[in-house]
Amino acid sequence: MLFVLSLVNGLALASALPKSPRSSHPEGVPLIMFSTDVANGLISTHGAQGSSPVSFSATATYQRDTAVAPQDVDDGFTLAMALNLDAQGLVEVDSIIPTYGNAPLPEEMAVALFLTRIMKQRPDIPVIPGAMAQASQTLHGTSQWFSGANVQIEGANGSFAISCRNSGVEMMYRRLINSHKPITILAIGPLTDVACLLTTSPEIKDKIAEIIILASRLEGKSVSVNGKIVNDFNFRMDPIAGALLLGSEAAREIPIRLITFSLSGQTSQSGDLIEFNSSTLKGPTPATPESQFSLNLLLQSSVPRMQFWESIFGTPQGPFDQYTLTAAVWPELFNCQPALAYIQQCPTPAWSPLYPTDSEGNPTQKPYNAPDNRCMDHGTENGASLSVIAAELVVSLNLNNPGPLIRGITGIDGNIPNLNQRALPVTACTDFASPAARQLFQELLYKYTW
Ligand SMILES: [Ca+2]
Repeated sequence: MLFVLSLVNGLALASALPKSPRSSHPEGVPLIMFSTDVANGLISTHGAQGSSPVSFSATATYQRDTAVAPQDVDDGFTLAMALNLDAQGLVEVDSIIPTYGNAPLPEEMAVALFLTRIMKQRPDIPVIPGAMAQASQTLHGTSQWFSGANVQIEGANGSFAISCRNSGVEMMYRRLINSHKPITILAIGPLTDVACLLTTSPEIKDKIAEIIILASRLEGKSVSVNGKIVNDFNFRMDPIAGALLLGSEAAREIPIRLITFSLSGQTSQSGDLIEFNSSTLKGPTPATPESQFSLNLLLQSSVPRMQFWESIFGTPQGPFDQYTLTAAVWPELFNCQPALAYIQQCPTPAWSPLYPTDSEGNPTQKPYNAPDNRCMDHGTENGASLSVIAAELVVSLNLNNPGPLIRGITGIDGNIPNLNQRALPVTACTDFASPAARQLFQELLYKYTW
C-alpha cells in the first residue's frame, strides 16, 4: 500500500521534475547491462512459483502458494546505486532486463520502470522484460515423449534453445552486437536469460567484457546467516539454466566472475552487518527534491522486507547484489582468484528409482535431502525446505583436479543434462581485500544508495 501511494505521488512529482540528460562518460568506465529480479516494495510469491493460479495434487485438491512475503530489495538498491554512479560518470548503465525471481516478472517490470523512469528520471535507458520462468522443469522429471524418450533440454535443437528467446534476450543481443565497446553483464537474478543469450548467440562472446554473477558457494563451506542455513537463491531458482550457461562454449571464452557467499554473506551477519535504514542512508549533500524522493521511497518500500528478514534471522538484511556492481567499478576491494566452478546435483528427487521408500512404498526422506548426500547443508537435520533445492553451484580453489561440470547421477539425482564438460575456469571472489576495503565498501554503499 505504501508503495502504491508513493507511486501515485511519484507520478505527480515526476511530471514536475526536469528530465536528466545522459551524462558523458570517460573512456574506461564500465558499460553495464543488468539481468535483475528487481522487486522492491512488492509483497508477493517468488516469481514463476506463484504465476500459476492453482495447482492440483493427485487427488485434485486445490493448493495455493502460501509463500507470500515482502520480496528482496537488494536489486533495487543496486539499480539505484548504479544510476547514481552513472550520473557521476563512474559507470554507464546500458540497459536493464528484469527476469522472474524474487517476484513474478510482470510486477517486477512495474518496479523496474518506476525506478528507472520516475525515481531516477532515465527514460533513455531501455527496460525490457526477460524470462517469465525457468529453462525447464527443475523439481519434476524431464518431460517425456509418448515413446518414453526424454524431451532433450540441451543443444541447439533442445527445448531451451528453441524457446528461450524473449524480448529481453533479443535486446541484450542487439545492444551487445551494436555496442561501441564490450559490455559487463551483472547477473543478479536467476540465470535463465544470460544462459539463453550465451547458448543461442555464442558469437556474442567478443562483445561481453565480463559476466559477474551473484551466486555460488565455496566447496565444503556451509552457507548461513546468523547460524541459519540459507540457499543460493539466484542459482537455485534455475539450476538447469546455470548448467547450460556454465556448459556453453561461449562461457569458456568470456571472463566470468562469481561473487561467492563467502564474500557476499559477510555483511549480513550479526556483528558485521551493513544495515540500510534512515540513519545509515542519507542521500547526497545537498539534497534535492529528486534525491529525497528517491531515498525516501527506497527506504519506505524496504521496511516490510527488513522486518520480514529480521523475523527470521534476528537482524535486518545486508547487501547482496550490490557486490557485483561494486566489483565492476572497484575490483580492488575484493580478494578474487582463479577457481573452478561445477554443479553438484542433490540426491534424490521423488521420481528417482533410487528414492528410498519403506516396505509399504512410503517415502522415508524428503526429496534432495538424503542423509550423507553430496550437497552442502542438505540432510534431514537441516530441515525439509531444502527439498526444493535440486543442485548447488560450487567453487573449488583447487585447480589441479578439474572433474566434471555436472556432478551426481544425471537423470536420477536431478534434472540437469550431463553436458559432458569439465568444471569451468572462473574467477571467484571470496573475501574483502583488507579491513580497509571492507570499510570503503560500506562507505560507498551508504554514499550511493539512495
Ligand atoms: Ca537479485
